[in-house]
Amino acid sequence: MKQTHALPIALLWVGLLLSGPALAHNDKHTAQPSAAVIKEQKPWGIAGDREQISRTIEISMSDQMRFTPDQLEIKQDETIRFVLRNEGKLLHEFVLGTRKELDAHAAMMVKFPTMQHDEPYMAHVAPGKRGEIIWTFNRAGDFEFACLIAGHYQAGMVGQIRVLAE
Ligand SMILES: [Cu+2]
Repeated sequence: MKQTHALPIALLWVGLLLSGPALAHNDKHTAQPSAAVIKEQKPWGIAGDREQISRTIEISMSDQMRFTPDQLEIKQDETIRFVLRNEGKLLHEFVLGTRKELDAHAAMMVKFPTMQHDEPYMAHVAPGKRGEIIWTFNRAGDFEFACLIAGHYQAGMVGQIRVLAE
C-alpha cells in the first residue's frame, strides 16, 4: 500500500517541475494580438485596436533573412495592421522596437535560443503562414523591426521604420 501512494506524489512533483518555467510565460502566450492585453506604452508606440486601424502594411519574410519591404514611413498616431507572410521554410519573427532594445533582445536570443518570448509588438510566423500585429505609433522617431531568431538578426534580418511627427 505504501508504494501506491508514493507514485502519485512523485508524479505530482515531476509535473510541478515541468510546469514551473512554462507558467511564467502562460499569461502572455494565451493573449491574442487584438485581445484585451494590458497596453504598455513603449518608446516605439502602444498596442493598437482593430477598430482604429489606419492602414494595412504587408511584409514578407524570406530565408534569405530579408523583410520586403524593409523601409517604412508612418505618420504619428497611425494604427498599422502588419500582415506578415513567411515565404520561407524556416520560422521567422517580426519584432518592433528601438535599435537599442532589439540589440539587447537579440543578444539574449543568442544566449538562450529556446527562450520563449511573446509581446503585443511581436509575431512568430511559421513557414508558409501569416501573422498579424496591430500597433499604434503614437511617438515620432526612428525605430526598427527585426527577426530575433538566433543568427537571423545577425544576418541582417532588420528593417527601418520612420515615424513622422504630425
Ligand atoms: Cu528570421
